[in-house]
Amino acid sequence: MPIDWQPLIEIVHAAQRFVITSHVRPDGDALGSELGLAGILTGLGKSVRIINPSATPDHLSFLDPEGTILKIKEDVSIEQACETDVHIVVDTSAWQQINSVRKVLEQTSARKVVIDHHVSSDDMGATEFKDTTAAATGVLIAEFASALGVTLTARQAQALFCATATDTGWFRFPNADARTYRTVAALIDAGAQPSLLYRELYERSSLERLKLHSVVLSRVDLACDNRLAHTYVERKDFAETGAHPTDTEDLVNVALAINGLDAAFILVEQIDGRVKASLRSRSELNVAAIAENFGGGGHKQAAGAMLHGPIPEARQKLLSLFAAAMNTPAEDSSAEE
Ligand SMILES: [Mn+2]
Repeated sequence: MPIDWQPLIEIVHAAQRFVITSHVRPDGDALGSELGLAGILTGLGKSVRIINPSATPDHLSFLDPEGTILKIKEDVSIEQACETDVHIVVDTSAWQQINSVRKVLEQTSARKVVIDHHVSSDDMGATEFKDTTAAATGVLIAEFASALGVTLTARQAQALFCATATDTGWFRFPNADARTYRTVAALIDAGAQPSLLYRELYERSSLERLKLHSVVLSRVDLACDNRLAHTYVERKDFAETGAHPTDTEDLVNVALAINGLDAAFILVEQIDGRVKASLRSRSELNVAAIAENFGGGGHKQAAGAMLHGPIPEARQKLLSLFAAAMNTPAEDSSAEE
């Protein structure tokens, strides 16, 4: 069912001040959707602030060269963030994904709106514009813009192209459907420049990042009748290679490229000792359901969760769940139990 945007069009026309928020550790879809939407609203003469629970990661800061995106409690207080007519949450509808911005949403008297494409969902007391069949929130924002009847600027189009391209792994995941391609074709017509964006996103690797990848890929192991690949990153790997924590992005997809796999996961040890798991599927296997065992979530084919450490224990828990879901023995589980 396509979204009926009419209620949001009315909300937008009736209000003057807007706050836009997205999830912790914002990705290309979160930031691209926020910046695209902010540009559209600003173009309508609205006053707009983007207020996020996390800082913009370095590798995506090119999207916001003026540094307009604010971080809650650092650049703006909870009270200041509450002063708005409408508060729009994009690319998530889970409380645990917005950290301390939750306080704002609980205290503000503003109208609350969610624009999202995730399955996992909390009741935020918001008017929801949700379509879990959309490849990216960026697709939804582009469709909203066209329902509004606004013409996108090149810069807005570039932000929304980034949103859509990153959530589809540059159009190689199965969520990249005809609607996705129609959306980005229209964005190119509006001035988006994919080749420049690709270079900014994927061709700025450092030697340190390459060295981290080599370490992590050398550890890839198979389980579940060779249908599952898994690997891990320890805190010390960053010190030893000089790489940044964000340099682990997309590594799980490299592992998933092994022939014959149904799924892959990577475990990344955090500063506090917990272990962040990124799960990917390229079969019918629903990895969001596995992530939900640990309070995580996401999509059927791409999900994440935070587990207790250390890494071997987190791995064992995941291997058991994958083995059960895939109806296979979990290979290395017998040795350790
Ligand atoms: Mn998304």
